[in-house]
Amino acid sequence: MIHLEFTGRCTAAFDPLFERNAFPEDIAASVNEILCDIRKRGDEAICHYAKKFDGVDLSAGEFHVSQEELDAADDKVDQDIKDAIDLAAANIIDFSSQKLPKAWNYSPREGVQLGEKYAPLSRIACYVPGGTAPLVSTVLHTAAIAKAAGVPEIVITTPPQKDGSVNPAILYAAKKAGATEVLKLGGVYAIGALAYGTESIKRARKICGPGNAYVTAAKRQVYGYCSLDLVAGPSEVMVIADKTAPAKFIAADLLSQAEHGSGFEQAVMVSDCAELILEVEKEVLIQKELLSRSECVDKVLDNGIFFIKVNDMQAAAEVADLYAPEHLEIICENAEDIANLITNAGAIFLGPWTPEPVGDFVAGPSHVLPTGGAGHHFSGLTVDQFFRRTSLIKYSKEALQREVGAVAAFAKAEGLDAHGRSGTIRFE
Ligand code: HSO
Ligand code: ZN
Repeated sequence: MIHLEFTGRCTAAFDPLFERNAFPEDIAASVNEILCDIRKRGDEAICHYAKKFDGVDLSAGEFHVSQEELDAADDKVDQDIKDAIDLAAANIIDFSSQKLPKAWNYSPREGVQLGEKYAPLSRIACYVPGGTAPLVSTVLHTAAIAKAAGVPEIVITTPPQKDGSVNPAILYAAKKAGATEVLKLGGVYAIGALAYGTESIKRARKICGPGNAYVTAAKRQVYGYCSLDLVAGPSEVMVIADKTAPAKFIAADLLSQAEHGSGFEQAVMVSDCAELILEVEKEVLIQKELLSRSECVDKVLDNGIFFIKVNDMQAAAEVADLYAPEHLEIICENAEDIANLITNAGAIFLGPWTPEPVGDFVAGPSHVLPTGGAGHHFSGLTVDQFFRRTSLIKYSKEALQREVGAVAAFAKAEGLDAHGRSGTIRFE
């Protein structure tokens, strides 16, 4: 675990904290090769990569999870897990429904009508990572939002397990989230299939959801064939806390993201209280031993868990805003006032009773959030991202007459005669 002190600026000692390289450039070439092959060979290439990367023999007719497998999922999932999925799906859909974009228009100048209208995307795909933890909640935090938007075709894609099946809780969640298809495809080849389309897979207009470095690299390369949400990397949590915060709570919350298992997670505590920092450090070591995934935490223990001592909570806010954490917990007196100082966090969790995992699972806003400092320029996934927006423009004859001179002048400046004539011809 790394201890740092912030005294108004981040020295070189802070480099390990800020160097979050979620997008290694050296894998771009191998990702490009796979994507090109998928464009060329379609289904045949998909079968090849499903075997190579996930060890499963799939024929083109087997990319989709069958209706029988979907139906059978219900009985294989414990009731408490089904209840949790139902609760989260309802909360996510409710949150998203609060901010559906609406058509609007206004008349800014006499005879001119301007506005915008929205329509849900026709078909979107949600990538649900495989790996050691089946991210059931990620199904909801992507697809259920698309459902709230009214997207008619919602595809879930997830790498198959060794035996070729998909985790039944993922299937149960897919149904709750309104998915219309579930594909057993993972990694770069799933992204390629959905961006370009193949003989048996229809292309999607947007691909969203988290993934490993390869999935992320693939998403960046297909950008333009489809739209994307954001490029989300390994999980991060920052907790800024004063002496009022319970050490046990903070340690548990740091560990919650450290256990994800990629080995690149970061968990950061920032505090003006040196004693609390030492207490939390001890607690992390105690609580870590109780976890079934303690070996995942071990991967980040030396280089991914940070304690930063600051002089006051304003300085803590400054550090948080520079770091732009995916998740920021604020556990201190007047937490709202401190939150007001911060603009770059993906999601902010206020007070001691809002542990970060409520955001991962049940609260309502999506857990697909910017990581790796991308919070400086990206926001988390929201319902408006599942809409197409079209602007609407209407001029009366008088309004056109008033502005036609400016149209002609632009046409002249750009050397585009026909542009100018399309305005002036109407008054000849
Ligand atoms: N913390 C992850 C989301 C997640 N956690 C899913 C558990 N399951 C990225 O925000
Ligand atoms: Zn998590």
